[in-house]
Amino acid sequence: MTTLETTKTRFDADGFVLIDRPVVPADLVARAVEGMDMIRRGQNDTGREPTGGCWKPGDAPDRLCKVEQPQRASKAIFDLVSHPALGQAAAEATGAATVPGGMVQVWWVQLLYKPAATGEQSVTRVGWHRDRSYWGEWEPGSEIFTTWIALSDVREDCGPMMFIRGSHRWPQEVKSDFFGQDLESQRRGIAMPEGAAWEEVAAILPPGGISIHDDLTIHGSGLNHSGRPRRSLAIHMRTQASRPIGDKREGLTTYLEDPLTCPVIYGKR
Ligand SMILES: O=C(O)CCC(=O)C(=O)O
Repeated sequence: MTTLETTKTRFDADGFVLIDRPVVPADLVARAVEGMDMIRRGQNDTGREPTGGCWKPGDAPDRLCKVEQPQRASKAIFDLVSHPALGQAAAEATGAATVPGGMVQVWWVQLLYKPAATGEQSVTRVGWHRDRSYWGEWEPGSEIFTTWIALSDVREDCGPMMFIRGSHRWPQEVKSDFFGQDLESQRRGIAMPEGAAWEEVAAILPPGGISIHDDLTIHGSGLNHSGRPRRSLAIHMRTQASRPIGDKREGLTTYLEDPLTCPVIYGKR
């Protein structure tokens, strides 16, 4: 099988695919790390701000730092999320690469900085969830998904993302809770189809490596016990097979027409 077939086959079957080698140049990753630190200091180098988040400079150092739309505030993060290699990988995984008029557009980005845990009380876990639960602005069936890029070496002890293999096909409703900290009890509340197994796959990635996951794949992450920060960007993307409800530009689709926030990274608009 070609790389393209392998990537798409895995994405379709498992609901995610890991590309555990650097997909973008190391110097771009290094610049994006500096951009991340700049944003965490409350600064920008574009004259524009991120669009908020549940974190602000000065917050407790053992909380998950999540900042919305950081590519607006950092030129380096913009250059990273609009790198054509990410568009190519996403187009191959989804199949947009083989469709006439296929395209991939970034529509939202989250900066995620998971500090080293200072103890079990650290509030840096990400509870089990499906992204779809939070994405009500998109028409049902829209091809919307996430490319998560590691900006640090994400090993087993860093609180890597954990994907539940095949869960994108589970018909049951999942009660998503991104901020949930008790993953064990949350898991007990998730109904599974007859015969399905709960198989957790850790996204172990080098700096510049990526995972791509479906909007219905259940995922979460635990504490970072590595003693160093786990750095990443969650880049939410769409293909030509997606449409905002009522074709509106509001909430999560507000910035769709702004190429400095939502660049098209594969094909034409
Ligand atoms: O970074 C994490 O641990 C979770 C990120 C996430 O939920 C996502 O990329 O959709």
